[in-house]
Order: sequence, then C-alpha cells, then structure tokens
Amino acid sequence: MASYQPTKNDRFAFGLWTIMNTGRDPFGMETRSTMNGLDVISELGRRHVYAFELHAEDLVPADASASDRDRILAEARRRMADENIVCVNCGANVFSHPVFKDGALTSHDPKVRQLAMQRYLNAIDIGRELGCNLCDLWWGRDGAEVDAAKNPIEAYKWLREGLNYLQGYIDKQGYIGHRLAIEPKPNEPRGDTYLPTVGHALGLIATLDKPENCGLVVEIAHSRMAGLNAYHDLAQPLESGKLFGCHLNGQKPLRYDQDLRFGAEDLKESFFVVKLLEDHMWDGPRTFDAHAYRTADRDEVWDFVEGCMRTYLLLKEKVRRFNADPEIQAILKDLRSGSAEKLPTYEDLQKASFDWDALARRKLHHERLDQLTQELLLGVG
Ligand code: GLO
Ligand code: MG
Repeated sequence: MASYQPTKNDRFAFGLWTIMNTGRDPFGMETRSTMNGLDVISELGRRHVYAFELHAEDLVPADASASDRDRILAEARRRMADENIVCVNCGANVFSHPVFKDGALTSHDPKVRQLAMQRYLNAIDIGRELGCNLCDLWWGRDGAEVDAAKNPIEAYKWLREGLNYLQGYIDKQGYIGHRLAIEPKPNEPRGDTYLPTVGHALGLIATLDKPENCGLVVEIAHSRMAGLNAYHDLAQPLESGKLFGCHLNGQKPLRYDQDLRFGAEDLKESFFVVKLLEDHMWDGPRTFDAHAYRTADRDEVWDFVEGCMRTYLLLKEKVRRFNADPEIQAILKDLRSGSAEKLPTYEDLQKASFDWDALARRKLHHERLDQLTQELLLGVG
C-alpha cells in the first residue's frame, strides 16, 4: 500500500522562487512575507525534497560583494549537506530589473545583451559551486509587444549567438557535463515571447554550434497557456534525449500564467504526464514550478508544497494500477498487436494489397479504455 509520503528517492524539486513568492500579482501587492533563500533550502530539505532550482539572484543579489557572495554560497552548501538536498539547476534573473524592460539576450542595446550574458556566466559559475550541471534559460523579457520596434529575425540570431557564447564559456572553463536548456513560454510578461513552444525551441537548438549540449526544460503550464497538449509536449524532447528538466504545475488553458499547485487543474493530463515520466523511467528531477494561492499565508505555503508532492505520488500510484489493470492492458495489447511490424521493401510495399474494409472496421475500444482510465482516476478502478 503506497504511503504517499515523499522521500528523497522520489526526486522532487522546487524552485527557490516558488517558495519565496509573496502572492503579488499585477493588480495587488504582497499577501505574505517572503522567505530568505537559504532558509528555503533548509525547509525544503527537511520536507524530504530531493533538490532545488534557483536563479543565482534568488540567493546572491546581483550587487553582492565578492566576500558576501562567497559567504552566502558557503552557507548554502552547509545547509545542503545538513538537510541532504542538492541543486539541479541555476539560471539567471534577467527579467526583473528595468534594464531588461525590452529584453535581455535580444535587446537592441549591445550593452544590455552583454549584461544579460554576464548574468548567465555568473549563474553558470554559481551553479557549478552548488554542484549542479544545468543552466535553464527562461528569457521572460525576450519578446515583444510592438512589432514595429523589433525584428524577430535579428532576435533569433541573437538568441543563437547568446547560447553559443554561453556554451563557449562552459568549454573554456572546462565545466564538464554542464548543459544549457531553453524553457519556452508563449507569452507573459511579454505579449509574445521568442521561441514560444517546445517545437520552436527544438528548431533553434538544432542550429547551435553544439546542439547536443542544449536541451529543454518543459513547463506543462506553458504548454497549456499555448493551448497545447502538455503530455505530447513533454514526450517529444523525452523521445529525442532533449528533456533536461520539467516544471510541473497546474494551469487552465489559454490564460495568463496561473502557476497553480500540480494537479489542481486537469487531473487527467497530469496523470498522463506522470505516466510518461514514470513509464520511461526519466531520471531527472520532478520539479514543481508553481505558487501557493494568493490567499495563502506563509504557513499555508507548506501545504502547497506537500500538496504538489502528494498529488504526484497519488497519480504515480494510479499509473501503477493502470499498468496492472487486466482489462486496460488487454485492450492495449489488442490495440498494439502488430504495431512493431517492420516496414517492407519499396518493391514489396508497391505490390502489397490491403483489405481497406477490414482495416477500417477494426475495433479500437477507445470509449471503454477512456472510461476505465476515468474510473481509475475517480477512485473506482
Ligand atoms: C516563468 C517560468 C520561470 C522559470 C524560471 C527558471 O513562467 O516558469 O519560473 O521556470 O525562471 O529559472
Ligand atoms: Mg518554469
């Protein structure tokens, strides 16, 4: 019987920023105090969370002196060791400060582009010092509202140039195993973001100097914001070895970025997301990138943390039952019979005759299969 109690082996992770979130939104001020990044590391570790992600600036302010930086990082490492929690991604905050108001890597101003790259170099260094090997780039401000002002062709060139430049730094420093990832998002805070979806990001990655060293962090809410199927969006990079990270949360489709607790919206899709990661034994961290509701106080943020992990474990147990359910498995076996058949030669295929009517009459049992899935999720199966 599953206990639904998280353990370090579940490889759950949270972004530091998710716990530090104060409930502020575009129309309202904070509803709870923030938390120091170091304390977040300790609190997550105590709650059996395996890892954390961060923007370097969540821990080390951009204007920190060299000695403050070193002191903070030493303290972070001490807390990580005390609570047995690791760091799995360190990116940069190149979206909050007004200097990035019209983009970071794609700003028209070369000084702003350089500043953004300096922040990313800093994030790679800090990530290294915290023992992680990923720099996830979520370029919140790299996009546009006024198309008259910006040229997307130029923007894509600058993104490629920026990624190649960062890769050059990783190579020059000899940071073996350190990788880059793009986290696509269709909009918000910009009206339109460059590289809005998984497919767009994969397309750009293929044109990099070292495409093998750049992958994706897929956030399921971002797929839903674009009206896409998050399960499918995760599957494509997973299939091609490009899934370097995932951000799990809840989101109503085609809306502003809601960052709801994992599973709080669209349980069925969340189930298939868990099924995908578990069935394929994806070995990366299950990172939650969401916030407690604005109505939550500081204590309730921990309810949100527990809720994300518990829902994942509940869905994982449903996956186990789905995979063990005789009726479901019999339908799947029938559906897939023959599906691994190899392609014939061109000559054989050209000569082959097909029984169109029999093929079209084949029973697929989708009604029954989906109902069984539904019942399982509703606690009947
Ligand atoms: C915002 C993004 C953001 C990124 C983070 C990664 O919508 O999801 O939270 O995941 O900046 O470093
Ligand atoms: Mg994210």
